[in-house]
Amino acid sequence: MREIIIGGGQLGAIQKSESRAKVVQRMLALLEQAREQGCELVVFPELALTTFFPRWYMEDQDEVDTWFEREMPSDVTRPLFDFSREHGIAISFGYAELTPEGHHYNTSILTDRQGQIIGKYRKVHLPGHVEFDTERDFQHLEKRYFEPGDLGFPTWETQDTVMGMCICNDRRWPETYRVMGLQGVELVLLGYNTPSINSQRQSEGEEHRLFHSQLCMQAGAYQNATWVVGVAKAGIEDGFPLMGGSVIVDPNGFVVAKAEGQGDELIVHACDMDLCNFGKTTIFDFARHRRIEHYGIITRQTGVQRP
Ligand code: ING
Repeated sequence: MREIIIGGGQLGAIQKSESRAKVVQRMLALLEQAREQGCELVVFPELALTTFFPRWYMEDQDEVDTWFEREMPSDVTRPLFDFSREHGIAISFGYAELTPEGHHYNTSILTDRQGQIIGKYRKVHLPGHVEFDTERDFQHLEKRYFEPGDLGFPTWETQDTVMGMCICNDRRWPETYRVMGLQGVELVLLGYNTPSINSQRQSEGEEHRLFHSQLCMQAGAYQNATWVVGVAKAGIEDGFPLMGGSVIVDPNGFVVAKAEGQGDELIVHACDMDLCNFGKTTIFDFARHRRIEHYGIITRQTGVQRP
């Protein structure tokens, strides 16, 4: 049995004024809880170090860049990597990446149990818009501040399993899971920052959004016979509510752990990676069942063309 005890480190609200150092202390507190429960891997949310800054319209690039990390680890985040090495707990978390070449990505990293970064992913599916949208109750400017990821959906062999990452809106697109599924992924790690209400449709509230969020992760897990760990940044940030609902989903699509609250909260489950084997060798044995001669439109065509 290839078991990994996995923790989901849900974070509550991070106010615009809150320092990275304070957030790191909150993450270390969750890591200590994870250590006490024997976790070997802990997953944190998207953009885990700061408030969800894409809700703020900014024109000054120097101000925008204050939300980005130029190096990882950095002095302020190094305690996370030190904890990982000292206690043998791999970590994954999201942050805004500013590369030496000047590129801006919504990024997540994965370490081994010695605190060494072994994987990086840059968010492919960027929701939202570029210009200030007067029609919205609040802004969602990810297309303004980030470039689409340039790394694809890679996977890594680590802790005797195949792990992959995606970020937030990626979880809503079946292509995300299938590209990793075709690499044999057995554990998909993702963080999200999802507003509790739809800025364009007030009637779409938190219950509706929690349903869609969990639906996507359960479907992705089941259809690719993989574990999915989805971890929220939740709570009310400067008056703007983000939903919780962090979950661990097994390879049959069942939720085996779920956060109850909107604050800092650790969910834990002992995940047997061998639970992926049955699905991958029967109903979702891709080599036996897929008919790629009929799928070409998926990569040839971006938008809808009616018959
Ligand atoms: N947030 C949201 C998400 O995909 C969103 C944006 C919410 C898009 C609901 C569509 C519907 O969960 C991020 N950061 O992608």
